Amino acid sequence: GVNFKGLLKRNWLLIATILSVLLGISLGFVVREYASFSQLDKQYFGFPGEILMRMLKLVILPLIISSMITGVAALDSEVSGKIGLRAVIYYFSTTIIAVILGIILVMTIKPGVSQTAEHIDRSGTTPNVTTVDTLLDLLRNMFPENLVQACFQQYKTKRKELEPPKVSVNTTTIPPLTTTVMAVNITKDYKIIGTYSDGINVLGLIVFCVAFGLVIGKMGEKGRILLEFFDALNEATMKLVQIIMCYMPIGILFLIAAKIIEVEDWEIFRKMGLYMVTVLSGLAIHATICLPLIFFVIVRKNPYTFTLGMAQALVTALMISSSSATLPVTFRCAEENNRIDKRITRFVLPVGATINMDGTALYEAVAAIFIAQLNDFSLDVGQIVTISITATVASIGAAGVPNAGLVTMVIVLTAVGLPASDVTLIVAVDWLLDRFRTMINVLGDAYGAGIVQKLSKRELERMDLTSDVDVANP
Ligand code: DAS
Repeated sequence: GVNFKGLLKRNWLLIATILSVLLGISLGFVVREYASFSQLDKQYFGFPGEILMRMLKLVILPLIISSMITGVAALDSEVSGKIGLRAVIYYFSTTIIAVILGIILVMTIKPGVSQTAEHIDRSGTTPNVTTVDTLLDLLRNMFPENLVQACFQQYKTKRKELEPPKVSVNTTTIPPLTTTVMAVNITKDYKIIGTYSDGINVLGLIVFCVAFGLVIGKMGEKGRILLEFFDALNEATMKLVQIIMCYMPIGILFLIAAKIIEVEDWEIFRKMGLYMVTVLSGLAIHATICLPLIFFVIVRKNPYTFTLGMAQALVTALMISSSSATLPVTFRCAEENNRIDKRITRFVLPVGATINMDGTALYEAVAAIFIAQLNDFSLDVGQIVTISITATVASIGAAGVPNAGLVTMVIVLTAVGLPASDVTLIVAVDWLLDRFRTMINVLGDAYGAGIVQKLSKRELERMDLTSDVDVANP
């Protein structure tokens, strides 16, 4: 009956999405080959994709607010504290595993040693971002001074430059980096660092919603109205997401086609071959071995069925390289296909999309050591430990937006004394690697939800029991 129809529809969408990816890639190459485009025409070509991105971003705000508040208010503070702690332990340990995996691979494959990237243009600028700045920014973002502003404005670090800044990376030098641009652009008095998310201070909103949810949960009868309001808001937003997802195949087709048309330098892939192989194989191992193994040990279910359930979200992440913008789809896959409890997803997924980035952490470690190898810079054990720690911080500090990891990369490089300007070496291939690491970031969040659900089974069951009693005897 209804369930089967729903299942068919979901699969239809997934199939349509994957077909549109393939079609978009072919279309891109065909158009590239046979049509001559000016810069302006290229923009028109990607327009349907731009609309998809706008729609996905549009629902992030109501989705995060409604899911976090209801997620926290539905649990009592003791239970939400426990679930939060488990989530944080999961985020942290998987990120560290990803970093170690990346380091092992890059030290074995040595992509930078064989002079593969010899002819890469090394002229660059030096963005100036330090570990302390990133950590402070992370904390600052957690406490937005204005709630409305947190919904649409990025945060600027209020630190005056002692010396006039040497640099400014801008749109003219690096065309693909429109999002990150603001992040490295250094103005006269302020620095803007990459902890914002496309105009939404997600972290700040999360902190506020957790506090607000806790308070509502404790208010009893009076808080009920608010709880019901946000619950209804959440349901309505998810309905909207469902409609947006029907448009997804069309949007994605033009998004990827436009990207293929736009890429100017394919040759760079050959030059950077071994480096890309290192990053991609690291991501693949993390996604197919590390995460599934942890999942299996704890949850005792087939991890690959779980991954398959997330397919739509993974393809979306691959296409739009943003964990935040993929969030609506991640929610749907986790709840509908993998049947994860809403009380868990509402809590674990939004936080995960912002701070849990296994793919980014792995990438940062590989990239830093790759740059060290290119520079004939031998790293001692202490420096490798420093890279592991800063790569972890950098991945937490990176917002879930395209190319964010590239900006926070600078803190890893400066921490071990590598030239930060060498970030420009890896910029040219970042549009591709970013997609894959975002996919692994999203997968890590989803596995996190599955694992935290399993670990919190007892609390959830006990809550079901008490709420049933409440409903039965009001
Ligand atoms: N693309 C980012 C994400 O959304 C992070 C990154 O740039 O590494 O997950």
